[in-house]
Amino acid sequence: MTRPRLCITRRLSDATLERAARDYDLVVNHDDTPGSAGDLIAASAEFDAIIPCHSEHFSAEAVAQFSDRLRIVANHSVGVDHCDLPALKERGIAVTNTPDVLSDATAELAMLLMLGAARNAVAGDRIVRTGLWDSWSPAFMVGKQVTGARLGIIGMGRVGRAFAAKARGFNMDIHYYNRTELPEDKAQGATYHESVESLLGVADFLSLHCPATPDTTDLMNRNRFAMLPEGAVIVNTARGALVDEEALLAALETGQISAAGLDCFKVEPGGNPDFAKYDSIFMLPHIGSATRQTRDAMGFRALDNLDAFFSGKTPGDLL
Ligand code: 8YV
Repeated sequence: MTRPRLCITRRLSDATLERAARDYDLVVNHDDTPGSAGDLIAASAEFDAIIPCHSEHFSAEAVAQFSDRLRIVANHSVGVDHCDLPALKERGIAVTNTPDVLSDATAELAMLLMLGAARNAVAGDRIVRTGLWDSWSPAFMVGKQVTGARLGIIGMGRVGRAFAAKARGFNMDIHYYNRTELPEDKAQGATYHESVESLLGVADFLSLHCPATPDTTDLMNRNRFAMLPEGAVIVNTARGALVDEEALLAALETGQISAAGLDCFKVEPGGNPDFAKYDSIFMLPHIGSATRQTRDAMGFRALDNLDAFFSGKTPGDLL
């Protein structure tokens, strides 16, 4: 039997590429540049399957021009906001993602961002690194204590719950907003809020863990920043689309928030150049799931989905 032709759009982990080459007629974009709409349209005529990253955009316009050959898009990501799911469904193309396996890595990064933002990591690192550290005072770089503080989580899915588990190690008082209240074995004592607005009122620290959808675009806007306790810290490891970046800067200027830890931006790659002026914004370049172990697990999960699909089974992560 001829092996399915598979296109991998980015440089996935070595273990993933080895396994993919063993089982599929594989072509990898070793340039590791994001695939354009034109690249995806061309690939749809040559391949039975594509493993893309969130950097490839399956817009309705592109998908409408796909050839009938492509049968499955097995994403190497949990987020699928880069895929127009109705358009892919209409073309009969299966779509999968990679949940679970990146929850701990992403939650770890959220913790790093929360701690770094709260405790002046940007300015502190810089003055030591550049030799500008020439004095010390008890009034120097006084931050906001995480231990015991109230934490608000928007989106108590797998990553939100993994973050809550880590925050319990800091004795945080955990509150959450989710579309539905969780059963106690998942909530683990966290307090449910029926509205985002109610949650914001208690969120001395706020961490975003919900998907980017039309409903969550600019979820954190001017009105909602104003509902946070004064001096709150916001963390975003989910998607840049969730935060109105002008509103975030305005909230920093007034002191409504004291700091932000951001792994996601409206424009990626690149980020927001206006943020660079603020030491109170601790930034990383969308590396939430970037650990060796997690990259292997994501690649393997995408391949598990493909293997199931091509052996006539329903992939575990079919959307
Ligand atoms: C990934 C992510 O690095 O999985 C996601 O949704 O945002 C990231 O953690 C990226 O999407 C890989 O394609």
